[in-house]
Amino acid sequence: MTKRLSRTSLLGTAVVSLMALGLPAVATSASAAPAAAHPVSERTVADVIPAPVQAKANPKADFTLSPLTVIRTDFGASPDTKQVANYLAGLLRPSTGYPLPVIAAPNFGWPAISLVLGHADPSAGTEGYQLDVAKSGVTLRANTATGLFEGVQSLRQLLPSQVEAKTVQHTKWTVSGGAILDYPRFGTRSAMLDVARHFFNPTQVETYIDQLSQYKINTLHLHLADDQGWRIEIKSWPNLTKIGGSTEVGGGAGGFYTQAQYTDIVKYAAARHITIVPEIDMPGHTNAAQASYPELNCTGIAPPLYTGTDVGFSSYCVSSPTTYKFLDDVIREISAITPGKYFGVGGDEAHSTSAADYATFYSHVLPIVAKYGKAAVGWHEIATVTPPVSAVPEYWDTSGTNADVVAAAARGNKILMAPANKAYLDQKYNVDSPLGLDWAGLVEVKDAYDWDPATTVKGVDKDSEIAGVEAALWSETISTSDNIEYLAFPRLLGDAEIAWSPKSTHNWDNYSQRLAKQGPRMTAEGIDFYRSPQVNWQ
Ligand code: IFG
Repeated sequence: MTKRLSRTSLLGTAVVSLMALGLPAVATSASAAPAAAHPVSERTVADVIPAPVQAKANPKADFTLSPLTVIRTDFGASPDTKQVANYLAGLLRPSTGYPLPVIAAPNFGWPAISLVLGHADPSAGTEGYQLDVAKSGVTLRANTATGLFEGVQSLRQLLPSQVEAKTVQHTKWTVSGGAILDYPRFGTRSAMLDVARHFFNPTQVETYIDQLSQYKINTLHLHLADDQGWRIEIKSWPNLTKIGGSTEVGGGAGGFYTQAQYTDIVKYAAARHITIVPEIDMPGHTNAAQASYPELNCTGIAPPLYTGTDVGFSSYCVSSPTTYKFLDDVIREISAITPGKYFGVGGDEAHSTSAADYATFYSHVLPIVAKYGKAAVGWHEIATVTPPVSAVPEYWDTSGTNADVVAAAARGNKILMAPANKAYLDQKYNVDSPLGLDWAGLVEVKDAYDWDPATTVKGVDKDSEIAGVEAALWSETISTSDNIEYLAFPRLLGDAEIAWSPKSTHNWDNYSQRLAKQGPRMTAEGIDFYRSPQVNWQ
């Protein structure tokens, strides 16, 4: 029987814990008024990207953080809830310089940002939230810790852009007043990073994960193997990384993730409510593996490592049982360290595999994926082999027509939309872009915003047939975090909005004004974004 603690003693407990943190137990006036800040009207709940379902500004309800503010969860809050509270504290402490203690206590009227699990409107579902900013404090409610995390991303945007700095900034830390009720349109809001053409080390991947999570992306698809590189340790086939991981496009040193490093990336992503989807491209895009093991080649001869950027010249040996023993080991080892539901089976540009062999190949491989408890996601060409309805074909073409994809959707496969002429972040912005490719056309910021998943493929026009959106960043022409930021930002924000926000909010004029306000935020965070002339940056 739990002893009911009186309100007074609870308050006493809270006061003691605040004093223990070296905070005055009695509210004193906040420190000297800081330098004038940007007027709060410059950022309201209606400016958030992705656009919320409902956002009602109330300028009379601004809440200003002070050295006394606490971050509060309920007594006995779940570890996941506390983790979000600590994550929020970690975001706010460096730039405000405030203690912002995280405490688990009833709401005793102390100025607080409260994170409350449960009691959110049922429409918030499993990833949505309710955010209420009042003069007395901020209350964030959600039905899951993920919802609280997504709500924190919106809360961040209600504070001055200086909040994204890593060092103490002197400004008035006012949270713009109002109320938000929000939840996503699509379940899969994905970014793909090609770590095969050029290798990106764990720190670079984790930096990208931080940036993605700010805009409510919840999936990171890692393209771990291609012609130019094999990037994940497979203990039963060590030459895949020893040889296949030893180079990259242009002949650089390449690299790879040990299984321990991959596990750390998975954990880092999970703490930001992002699920990792590992992809081993096949039956084409396989030169790195085949250069590592002669027995993976029908000729029994290993080709040389490849550091160019051609595609379509390689194929696993479909007729050889060794190929499927190999892929069983690969899929088993990676699935064992991948908590997420999906395994990427590639399937694109298999120009050196006949259609019959392609079907034979997947008749062996898809059951292996299922055996290890995963569902398959693959480039849309896998729709030609009639995969299980749990498989997700990812549409990446630019034509907008594909009978196999329409047939798959009719059978119940959900389609992941990544049209290259809209959602490929590796395409140049314009003819002068120093990085990127242009085979799918030039994709300026407005082009990257002007599309909708339900009108991308003729005949796939119901949200229920669509898994979501993926913004794909291929790395033939990039190798640093700055390069990633130049190509991904700001176009990724448009994809995040297309994936999260109601179709009814989709409007370039409104979005471009909200995007302009993200400029100072990205700058404060050190994101080296492309200042498109199409946006009236602040
Ligand atoms: N197509 C290839 C990628 C990459 C890309 C660059 C897919 C599914 C062109 N396959 O996109 O490997 O080379 O834009």
